[in-house]
Amino acid sequence: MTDIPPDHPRYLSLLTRERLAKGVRDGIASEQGLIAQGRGEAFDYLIGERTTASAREAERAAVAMLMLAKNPVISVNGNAAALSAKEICRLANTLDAAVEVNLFHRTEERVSKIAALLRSEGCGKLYGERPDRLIPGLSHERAKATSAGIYTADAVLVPLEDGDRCEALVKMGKRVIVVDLNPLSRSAQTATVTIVDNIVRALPNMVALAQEMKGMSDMELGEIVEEFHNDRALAAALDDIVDNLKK
Ligand code: PTJ
Repeated sequence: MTDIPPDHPRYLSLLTRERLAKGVRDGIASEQGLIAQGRGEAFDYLIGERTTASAREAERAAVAMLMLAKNPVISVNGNAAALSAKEICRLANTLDAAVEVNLFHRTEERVSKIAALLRSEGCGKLYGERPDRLIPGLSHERAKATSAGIYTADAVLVPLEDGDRCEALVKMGKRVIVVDLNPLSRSAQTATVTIVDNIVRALPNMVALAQEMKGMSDMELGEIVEEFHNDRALAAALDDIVDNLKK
């Protein structure tokens, strides 16, 4: 890996880039994942490379939604695994959620490598290696899912999801939470809760929130979910970008 000086003004962004490049070399992330990260970086730059107040609200609503779910599942693709495997497993274990490897550019080799990485980070309930169902409305490889996992989940966290699959999961009646720095993407526009934040900030925030919110009653959690409106969160994200550009 390139040695990045910690005093570089864009240290964290460059470190994230290095982690993803390593993920590609290790066979965890796809080459296309680098392009997706580039698009994310552009939006992160516009939003000021910080967790905004509205993203923080979305993270809180997302955690409440996952805590209220009967079968919460975190869907993991190559980018999510390369950037945030440790935090994904921490969040899953804190919420007692399952994790499912679900790839856009699916190869069995990459599924196995990602599953091994997640197991090495202590992931308990892990699916994706033996999918037995297809998500309706998607072409074969991208549609693969597991009965006990995403297929029957009532709430799914899908960091960095492609728009098609997000829409298909919503059509199945699931509550879908996406982490996407682009508030204009189809995933962002169709999800139940859109977290407009970088996955490398959003997941640690969500782990901390899940720990903080552990003692809350279902009524309190329900109120947090009720008070959240995704259209307002998306409008706030666009306002944040405009305000940041005016600075
Ligand atoms: O590993 P695979 O085969 O499942 O493929 C994963 C990728 C991400 C390549 C695939 O799902 C894909 O092509 O995704 P898209 O359609 O490019 O969408 C990715 C979205 O995530 C875009 O809207 C980006 O702005 C956003 N994004 C990229 N990096 C980050 C991000 N959002 C939050 N944090 C990031 N670090």
